Amino acid sequence: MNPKSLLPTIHSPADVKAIEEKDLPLLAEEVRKELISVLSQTGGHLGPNLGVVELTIALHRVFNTPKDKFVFDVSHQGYVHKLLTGRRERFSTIRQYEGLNGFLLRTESEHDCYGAGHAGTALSAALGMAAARDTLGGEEHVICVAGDAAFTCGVSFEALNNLAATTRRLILVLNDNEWSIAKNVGAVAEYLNRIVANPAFAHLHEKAGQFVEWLAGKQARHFAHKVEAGVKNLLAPSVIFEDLGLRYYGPIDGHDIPLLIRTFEFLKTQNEPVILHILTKKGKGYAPALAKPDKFHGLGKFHLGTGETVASAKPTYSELFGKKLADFADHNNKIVAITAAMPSGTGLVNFSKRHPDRCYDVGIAEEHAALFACGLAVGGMKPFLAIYSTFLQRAYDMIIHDIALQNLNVALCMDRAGLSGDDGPTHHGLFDIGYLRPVPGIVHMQAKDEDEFCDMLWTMANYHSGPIAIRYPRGVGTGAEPKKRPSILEIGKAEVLRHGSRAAIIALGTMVELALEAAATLEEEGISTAVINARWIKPLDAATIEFFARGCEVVCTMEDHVLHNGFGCAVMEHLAEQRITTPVVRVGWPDQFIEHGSVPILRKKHGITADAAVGKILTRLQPRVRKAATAA
Ligand SMILES: Cc1ncc(C[n+]2csc(CCOP(=O)(O)OP(=O)(O)O)c2C)c(N)n1
Repeated sequence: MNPKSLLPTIHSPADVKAIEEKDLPLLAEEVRKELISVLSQTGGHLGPNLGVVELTIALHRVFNTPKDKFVFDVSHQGYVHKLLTGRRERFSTIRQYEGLNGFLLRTESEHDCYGAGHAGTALSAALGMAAARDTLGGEEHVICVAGDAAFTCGVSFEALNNLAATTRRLILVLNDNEWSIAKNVGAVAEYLNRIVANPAFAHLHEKAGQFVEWLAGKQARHFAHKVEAGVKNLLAPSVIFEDLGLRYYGPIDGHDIPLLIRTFEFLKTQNEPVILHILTKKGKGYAPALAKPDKFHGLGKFHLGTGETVASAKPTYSELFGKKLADFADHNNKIVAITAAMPSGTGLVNFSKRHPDRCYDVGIAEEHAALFACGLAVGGMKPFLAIYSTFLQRAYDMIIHDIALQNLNVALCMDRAGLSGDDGPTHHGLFDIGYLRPVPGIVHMQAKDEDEFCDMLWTMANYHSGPIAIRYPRGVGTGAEPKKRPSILEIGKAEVLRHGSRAAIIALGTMVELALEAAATLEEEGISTAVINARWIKPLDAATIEFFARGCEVVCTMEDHVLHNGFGCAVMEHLAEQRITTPVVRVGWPDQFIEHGSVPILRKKHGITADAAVGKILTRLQPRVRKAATAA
């Protein structure tokens, strides 16, 4: 071990406190090197973590987890916290099956008091912890770390609305790097920029330096009343947070460890809720990440030297979505696209370049996005709302109460539907069939490949009878080349891919490929098997399903979704209502939160494979096979 290496000596936050303060910048440098080197192999949220290295070191220097509570919004920036809380030796396993999760998890460490993956949850949860502490008479500190984009979430403001009335002691760190995944948008971003651009701020760094010098060596706790005057010199005028009852401090340099330490020492003595506005650089310390903050927000493996990633040869579903929608919009001026802070993730960058006046990035505001789409639809537009399946969960009430109840022409485009893989349970899109199935009147579909996906998008563009939804997976599918001219599909009509007389596999979306594989295996065993590409989750193709169920000995459904209230349930319900008693076996995700890991590993583990379908079908066929053999 290099005698100067500090990071290998860190096994818990106590070790961070044992390092001489002058050496902490060295520790920060080592943390950065570790992040860059490991993530070049595993992928992950590099930029956000490079931006919070000094902040996290300072927090662990001043506070004591697990007693004190750190609540990180989204928690994608929690890697540094992991490195400092006893997880360094396992850090190279991050985002891999059975390795560390890419977000904070209560089950992973006692230092993770709150798990997350979705944005905007931290402040409310932190406030709850502060309220519990106040009620139970605890002494711990609660510190919430939230990025500037977290303040584009309505729920963050709901928490702010309650904060001052609920507790006298909570520290909110606003980590302002001006970026969401893309550049942060809207009035909040502009407001924060105005604070930073205030001329008073120009002198802040100088003042901050003097203040830290003055404070050096003193115990902030004992000098609180004097210190307050000192810290107040660090204030730039800000109205909104003060008006909401939080004492505002900042903005200060979020990469200045001594300044952060002194400021936290002071803030923890305060008997009022406070917000500390820090300025950081997303991607600090790695030139490719500084150059492309959006790309390095979260990415797969990359080349350490150049930051280059390997692009897939075929366009992803998201890219096709953006491209095709832009093509359709060329000839239809009613089409508009909405993203909730995910222009690149949803493929809408292409659309926004071609139709800048018809593309809206509303920030991390899925509820607003859904309602905004309603208004656009009322106004005669055809809004395409592109939101990941997992994030659309947040707008569920809007789907029922606003979009569906009023039968508005809103197209819901659910990207990352199905298992999302290495991001883990916060990001798997495994619930959208379940949450959309009970919604009256909605049309819901999934394509077997990219060509059919484009037909479905075209069908959506030409559908004017109310809400219509599509789910599609992350990345590339079979790679089927889309036709030059897409076709309009008949709603509620499945596609029979092969006929068969003993087993019928009714598969949805990406599962069709596996169904064909399973059927080929069964045919080899002499079992005639039909494969139906379901296409429609709602309405089901009742006639086709009934026909095959009546004609076969077993029906097998396959879906990249939880079994509970999934596509297979819809088929079973329908058959039961028709009193068709053919046994149904189902392939889909079990009734549990699925861990993180690669899609092939997790599919194998949980039985979302062609082999699993074959096995399930055989268990239902064997008794009859045996009977037939005995008769002969
Ligand atoms: C509800 C929800 N919508 C979208 C996302 C996707 N997402 C993850 S991080 C992020 C941006 C976060 O920006 P900020 O809070 O400023 O933190 P930074 O990454 O800049 O540190 C977004 C949009 C999410 N996690 N949750």
